[in-house]
Amino acid sequence: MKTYDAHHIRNVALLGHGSAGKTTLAEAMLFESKEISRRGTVEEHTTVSDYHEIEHERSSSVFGTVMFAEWRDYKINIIDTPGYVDYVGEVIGALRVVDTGIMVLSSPNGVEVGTETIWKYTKQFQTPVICVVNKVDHEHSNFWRTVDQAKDRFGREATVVQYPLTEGTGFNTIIDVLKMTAYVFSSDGGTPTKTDIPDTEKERAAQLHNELIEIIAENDEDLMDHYLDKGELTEDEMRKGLTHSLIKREIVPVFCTSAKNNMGAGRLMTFIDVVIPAPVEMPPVKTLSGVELPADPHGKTCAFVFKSTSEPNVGEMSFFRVYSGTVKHGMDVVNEQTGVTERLGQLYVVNGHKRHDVESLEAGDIGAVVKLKNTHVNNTLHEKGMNLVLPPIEFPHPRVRTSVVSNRKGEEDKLGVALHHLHEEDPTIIIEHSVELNQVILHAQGEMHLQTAKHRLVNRYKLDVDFQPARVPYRETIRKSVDGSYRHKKQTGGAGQFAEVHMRVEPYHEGMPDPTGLTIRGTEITDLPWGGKLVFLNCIVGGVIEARFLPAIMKGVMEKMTEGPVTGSYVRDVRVSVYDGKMHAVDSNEAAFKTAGRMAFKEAFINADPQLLEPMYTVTVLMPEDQVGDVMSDLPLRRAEIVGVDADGHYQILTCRMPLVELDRYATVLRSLTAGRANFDAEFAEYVPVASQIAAKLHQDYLAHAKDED
Ligand SMILES: Nc1nc2c(ncn2[C@@H]2O[C@H](COP(=O)(O)OP(=O)(O)O)[C@@H](O)[C@H]2O)c(=O)[nH]1
Ligand SMILES: [Mg+2]
Repeated sequence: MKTYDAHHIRNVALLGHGSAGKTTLAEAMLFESKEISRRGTVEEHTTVSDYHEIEHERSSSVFGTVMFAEWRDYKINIIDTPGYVDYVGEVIGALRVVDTGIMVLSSPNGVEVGTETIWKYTKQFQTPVICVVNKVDHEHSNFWRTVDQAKDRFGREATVVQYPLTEGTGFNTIIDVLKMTAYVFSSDGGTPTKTDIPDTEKERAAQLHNELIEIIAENDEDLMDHYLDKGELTEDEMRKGLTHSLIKREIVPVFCTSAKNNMGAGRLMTFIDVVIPAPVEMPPVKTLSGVELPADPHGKTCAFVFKSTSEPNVGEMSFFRVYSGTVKHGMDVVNEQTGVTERLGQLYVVNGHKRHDVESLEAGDIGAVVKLKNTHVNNTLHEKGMNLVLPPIEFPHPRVRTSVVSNRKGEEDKLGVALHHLHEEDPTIIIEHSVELNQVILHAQGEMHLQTAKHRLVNRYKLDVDFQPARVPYRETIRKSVDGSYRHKKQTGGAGQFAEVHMRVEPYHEGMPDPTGLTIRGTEITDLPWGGKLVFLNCIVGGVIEARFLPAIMKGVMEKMTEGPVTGSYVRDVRVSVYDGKMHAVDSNEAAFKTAGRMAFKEAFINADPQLLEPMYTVTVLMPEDQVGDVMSDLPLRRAEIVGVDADGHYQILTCRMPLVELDRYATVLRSLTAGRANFDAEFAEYVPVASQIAAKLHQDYLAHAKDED
């Protein structure tokens, strides 16, 4: 295969809500460009893109898949992405490395919640977008309504380049108002016959043609002058204007296809070749230190790893985009983040699980290499003697949690390794070994994402695992000031143990006055690793406890604070003033004072009107207008409080606050409430008091399992 340069490479991602037809469209593109000789279908599990077992089971995409099509003199790198919101990490990874997004809409369904969510990401990345209205052959196809919705959503920049002459099952003709030509397909699609636009459509086509010219000219003074002079733009002027407008996101050209019947993919690829920006036409990528890297094959070699996979039949691969210079087989490159020099093995370009050897890849291109040992997603690789780091992909924070338990004894280590791999392949899966909760917690994007992770653990890593509810990281504090004391006395054989401690425990808050009636001799303020503070005051009078024992007392208090008396959770925001006690000349030692400190703290804490706190999250739900009622009326069941509702086009954004314990199930709840038409985001807000009945129940549960201590 020949090496393509940055003028002849196009990098696109197929984006959009699930089932819009992205994978089918990719298949049509590969077939039309003769990369494959038979066109597979999603139903028969024969597409190039959906090659994983789990994708076959679900008949839909789960992973981003890298492919390419050679069309005319160009190489189009295509990343097919999953539409379901749980897999948004794959979309973000793809957007990070492509130059243009192809937003696929389903003509019967129009703009859907996945479209909304992904559109927001393209805005964030400032990715040029073209829009493909697919399924115009569908009996419920409604091209013009979908275009209206696209205009509503993407702005009037959404401009028709093509429309179907007749939609529905009889669809076979595309009217192209850029070329001012009609493309007529035979029943099995493929290459169309070009004909004149039928007379009945001439007026509409001319009007759309002018709209297209106007939007192109509007953003370019020279073109506007030409247009005003001549009342027309040449094809070349239009092409250049389109490219510039695309780069600035001033136009979203709209195409139509029937991917299933292989109609429209070829013309779309020609547009990709000649109009969408080449890597050299895009603003050069900037390193974190502000160095610009133009897509120059003779520049300093620099590549960015955006994906890694580990498949039994495909092998472990790292996928990268070359941003500058030329990556060659056998080259030594430095991984700036891990500080390791790696030798690149065989280089590949891939079509799903099929790979083709290549000797080199030039700036602008996307390829793969057998997985580099010390290289991960988000790492920058560059030739020696430089110091370049490309900005990492920022993945969304997780939205659901589960605890992972191995059902087979002795496989904990194997599970640990597998979980690490899951995170390597999909950085939106986060693994936490929680000491606090005594659980291995897997954080993910949603219920489906969790199921995928489990499927991988069972089928790919041959583990027997259970997913169980993750415990909640509660916190404990107090509401009252209480004095407490404890005398620790033990006589076992020879030496005994003796320590007596009196302390006052109080709810701590910033700027509180000194404790009444006590004189402070020493203050120790600890910022607790789990949030909040411990303020520990030495208020001992007349040396009744020697100063050397105070650290031991504080240690005892801290010990109890890591396993609070109410539910065994971390304690926060207390002030402890040690003001009295007793020592014994022989039997007092640090261990005795530690125990006395711990027990005195426990006694006092229990009497100080303890308050259980739970993590509260700010949740924003994005949904179509007609779903707001259902979503709202469900919220009280989850102890959620509504903060506000804002309109965003046809969509509404509801903001509420929801306890973590409810949030863990919310992805599933919302999906069933709205038939998958809504999406949400959640972010930790603060710790808030738990209602007393719930707290009492949690306390009882804790006592039933807690062991006695002294
Ligand atoms: N009628 C019709 N069905 C299509 C078309 N493209 C895809 N489909 C079907 O829509 C479903 C989803 O397609 P798929 O390519 O998996 O969508 P994706 O989730 O966007 O990748 C499958 O059943 C396809 O056969 C099309 O152009 N017309
Ligand atoms: Mg798909």
